[in-house]
Amino acid sequence: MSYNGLIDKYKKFLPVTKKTPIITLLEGNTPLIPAVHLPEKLGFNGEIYFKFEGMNPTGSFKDRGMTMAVSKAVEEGSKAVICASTGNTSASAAAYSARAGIKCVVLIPEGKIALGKLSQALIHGAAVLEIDGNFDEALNLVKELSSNYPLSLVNSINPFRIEGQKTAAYEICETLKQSPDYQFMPVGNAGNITAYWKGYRECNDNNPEFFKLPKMMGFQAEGAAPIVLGKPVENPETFATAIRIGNPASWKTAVEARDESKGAIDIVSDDEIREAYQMTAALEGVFCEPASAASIAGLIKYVRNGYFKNKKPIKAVCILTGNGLKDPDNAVKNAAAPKKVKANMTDIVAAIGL
Ligand code: AN7
Repeated sequence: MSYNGLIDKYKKFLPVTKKTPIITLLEGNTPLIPAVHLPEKLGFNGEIYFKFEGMNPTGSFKDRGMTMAVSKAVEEGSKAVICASTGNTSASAAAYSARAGIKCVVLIPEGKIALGKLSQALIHGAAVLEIDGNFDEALNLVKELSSNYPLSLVNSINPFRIEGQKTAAYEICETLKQSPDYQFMPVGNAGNITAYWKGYRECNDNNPEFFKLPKMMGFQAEGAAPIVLGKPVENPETFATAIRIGNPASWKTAVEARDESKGAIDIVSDDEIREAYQMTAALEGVFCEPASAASIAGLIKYVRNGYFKNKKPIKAVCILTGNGLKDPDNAVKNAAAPKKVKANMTDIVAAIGL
């Protein structure tokens, strides 16, 4: 049977009816790629999988939530949506709004979103407003705007976003034919950890024998780690701009996911994120954006600090939330520069080192 997008596939588990107009770009159904070199390289006693959400139509996991949020907005008669974004939400909202034939307004922090994401919001025809403030300020503004004007808010405080995003947990359970033991993921505004935990709990409710509850391991960047510090960060900073967030909207439900699963929410430094970003691309051939690499950086940190010592062989899934091509500037900055070579055989052979 052909794949018609995640609302069609999971409609039984989603708040849709026959009357819901389905706005889809065939999101979801992303690959769960086994790591082949990383376990040995790290001395990890088990299997590592990458849930490569960069394979979604706009290149990030946001599409899972956006197909739901925009479909429900259209069902409710909305003619325009609005969001604040560190980049990926704006790209996804712009694409799904274009598809639906409605207006899209996005507020982004000036100079702090990756080039690929900005190019997407622009080319899909969204009204792109760069504010001289950060994501947290933008989110406060769009909350106020959407309560006073006819604009549907499509940030992850919109419960339909969480519903759509929970389907990634269903897919992982289906592919592995069991739950993973551990899930490692980045945490920014904390909608995604909330959504995965909801998804895993539902899989567990529906089929407790097969689908146990994994431990949720969330990672924030050192300069943007409000949940770990226990208080908002006024001026969050990290090169992983997607998670440059100081006051997450889904803070409370992220802490619940951590505590109910007996997992952890912890810090990784920009250097640790950078190492994981480069290692995954060079060693596994999988290119994710910097924020996504926080999941692998977290796994590496926990292998190195002995967390898995004396544990039975386990399955760990790292959520690679966005495609590496979103952020070409960081890729170029964090890899060796191309060699300049004269256009003749002798110089080229010498440069290759043959
Ligand atoms: C690649 O686009 O918040 O913890 O405005 O783009 O659910 O916020 C993006 C977040 C992880 C964090 N990885 O997810 C936005 C935005 C990538 C992201 C996160 C984001 P949440």
